[in-house]
Amino acid sequence: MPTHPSFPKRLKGGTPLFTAWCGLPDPSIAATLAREDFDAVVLDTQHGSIDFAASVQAIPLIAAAGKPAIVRIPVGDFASASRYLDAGASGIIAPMINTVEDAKRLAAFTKFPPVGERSWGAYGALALTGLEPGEYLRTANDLTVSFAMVETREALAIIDDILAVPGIDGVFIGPSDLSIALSGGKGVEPTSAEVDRALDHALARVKAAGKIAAIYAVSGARAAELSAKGFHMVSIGSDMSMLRTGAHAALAAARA
Ligand code: 3PY
Ligand code: MG
Repeated sequence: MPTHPSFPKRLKGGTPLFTAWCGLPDPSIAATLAREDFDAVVLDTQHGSIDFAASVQAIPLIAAAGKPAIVRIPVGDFASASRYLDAGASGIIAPMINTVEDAKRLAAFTKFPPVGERSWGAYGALALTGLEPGEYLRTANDLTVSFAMVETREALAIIDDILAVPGIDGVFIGPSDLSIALSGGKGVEPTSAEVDRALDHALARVKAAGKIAAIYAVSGARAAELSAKGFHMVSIGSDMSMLRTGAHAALAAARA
C-alpha cells in the first residue's frame, strides 16, 4: 500500500533521511529521482517551475516508488498546502515563516481540528493511503509533517515561539536566504561560518522542543556534514543542479 504512516516516525528514528529536490516542470523527473536511493522527494513550487498540476501528478508517481512526497509551497500560499495534502503529499514546507501568526496559519491549513482548520476533501490521499475517510481524519495530523522554514533574522529570533505552535512538526532551515539575511544582503554563502553558528543554534532549539530539524544542502558533501550535526532530514541539491553537474562532468571528461 503506497502510504507512508512511518514517515514522521522515520524522521525521528535516528537515521537521517536524504531527499531529492525537484523544480523542473515535468512530473517524470520527480518520478525518476524517486526511483533512486532517496528517502523522499521534495517538489519545490516556490522557486521551481513545476506548477500545481504537475506537482499533483508527481505525488502518486513518487508514492508508486514507495517514497513520501513533500511539497514546498510559495510564500504565504497556505491554501495550496491543504490541496497538496489532499492530493496525498506527506509533508509541506512553508517558506519565510517569520511570525507566530505565519506559523499558526500554516498549522491551520495543514492540520484538521482540533489542532487546525484544514477543510475536508482528501480524495487523492484516500486513494493513495487506502484509508477510510474517518480513519484518515483521525490519523492525518500525525501522518503528515508541517515544516516552518526559518531563513531570516526575524524567524531565528522567535524560533522557540514558532516551535511552540501546535501543528508545527518541525523547522526547515533555508541556508541561502539565511546567509543573505545575516550578511545584510552582501552575499549568498549558505556554508559560511556565520550560517553554521545560526544553524547550530536553531538545531539545538528544535531538539530541545522535541521536533524535527530539516535543512537544504547545496551538495552531497554538505548533506553529509549536516546530517552528522544531527539534522533529521537533509535535501540535496536539485534536479537542475544534478543535471548541470552531470553535464559539466561529462563534457570535462570528453574534452580532457
Ligand atoms: C534557502 O536556502 O534559502 C532555501 O530556501 C532552500 O533552498
Ligand atoms: Mg529560501
